[in-house]
Amino acid sequence: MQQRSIIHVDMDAFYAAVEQRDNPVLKGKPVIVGGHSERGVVSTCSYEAREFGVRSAIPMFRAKLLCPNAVIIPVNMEKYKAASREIFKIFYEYTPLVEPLSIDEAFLDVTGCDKVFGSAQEIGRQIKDRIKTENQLTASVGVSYNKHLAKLASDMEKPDGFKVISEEEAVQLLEGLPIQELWGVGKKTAQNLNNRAIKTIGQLRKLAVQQLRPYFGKNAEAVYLLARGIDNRPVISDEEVKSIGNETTLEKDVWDSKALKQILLPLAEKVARRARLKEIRGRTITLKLRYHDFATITRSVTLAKGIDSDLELYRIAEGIFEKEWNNKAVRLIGLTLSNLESGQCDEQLSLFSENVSNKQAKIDSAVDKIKDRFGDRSVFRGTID
Ligand code: TTP
Ligand code: MG
Repeated sequence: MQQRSIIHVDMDAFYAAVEQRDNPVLKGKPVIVGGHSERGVVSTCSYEAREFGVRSAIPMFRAKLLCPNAVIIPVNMEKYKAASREIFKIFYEYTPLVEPLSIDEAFLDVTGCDKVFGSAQEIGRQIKDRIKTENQLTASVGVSYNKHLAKLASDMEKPDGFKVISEEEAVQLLEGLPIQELWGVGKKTAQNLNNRAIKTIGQLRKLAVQQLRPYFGKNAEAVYLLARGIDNRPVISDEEVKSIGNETTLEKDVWDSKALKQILLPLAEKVARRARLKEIRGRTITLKLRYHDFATITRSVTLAKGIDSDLELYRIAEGIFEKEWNNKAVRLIGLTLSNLESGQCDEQLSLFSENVSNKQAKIDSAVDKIKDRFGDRSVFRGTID
């Protein structure tokens, strides 16, 4: 596979920087943006205010105690959204492969853009410079060969940072970093590992996947690879993220409920597998049925949390089917997962108990591995009772 070129851009003190730009009196001063009331919280603050210990998400009354001279400004979302749109416009001039992570942050995949715009490093520089000259705002930019390292890089020299991590230096650079710098290592897990004298990524690398399992469950492989500078997650553009679906027109009309469910199962497997490949989950499941007379219905269920497991998707689709099928012969069945969310290290599933979820995730992952090696048609589930 071609070496990828990934850029991560994260604006500095975003809301506060927009306020400072629009009111020059605020430049160089501690500025806090957030809820003014006694119960308000800090959204963000300028780097001048950070010197006093002010941070995002702390109560405003504490922020005022830490930095009594700060200028406090209420949140003006419309203004920040407008600034965000301008910045994203610049990204899209270089590539359509832009994955927004938040209002001020995105990944760009610029693999193969070098003939037109220059190397990834040059593109990163251009973007940073253009944000400054066209929007009078500073961004921190990280460039590397995968998402994890690009994000790490953009954070390393914040604010106004620019950092490239090459493949040669990645492993060495990771060695001494605290394990919290790895994607998916939360505070609690870090604490548990720290208690066992595993503090740096280098130390964590000494553990085999099986030893990581108790701490990371089904994400153990991902963490194992991240610690070695490997992260194959693709940059998923907004366009791609809208839905994942599959439909099949039956060779002849079918009106046996068991037979129809038997067709639904591989559909669910296909859709869920595609979601897992993209490392995203979907909250909305839509079943489409076209009857022999071409009358078509689409019915959806939206869950509180996204799913990506074969069986869970199948069960929900089956539930919709049982409720909505009108006992007529069917000529086409479609299944779509939408309302997608990035799912790599998120909390696990909703419908089943944790044990069942983990077991299903293991089966899915085993089946995925076989399909990766031998193709999609190499393994089938028989039936599901
Ligand atoms: P961040 O990128 O996390 O923070 P930042 O841009 O203010 O500062 P920096 O990246 O330089 O560390 O978040 C982007 C914006 O999202 C931030 O300006 C305000 C908003 N935000 C909140 O409203 N509440 C929060 O808890 C956080 C973390 C961010
Ligand atoms: Mg930011």
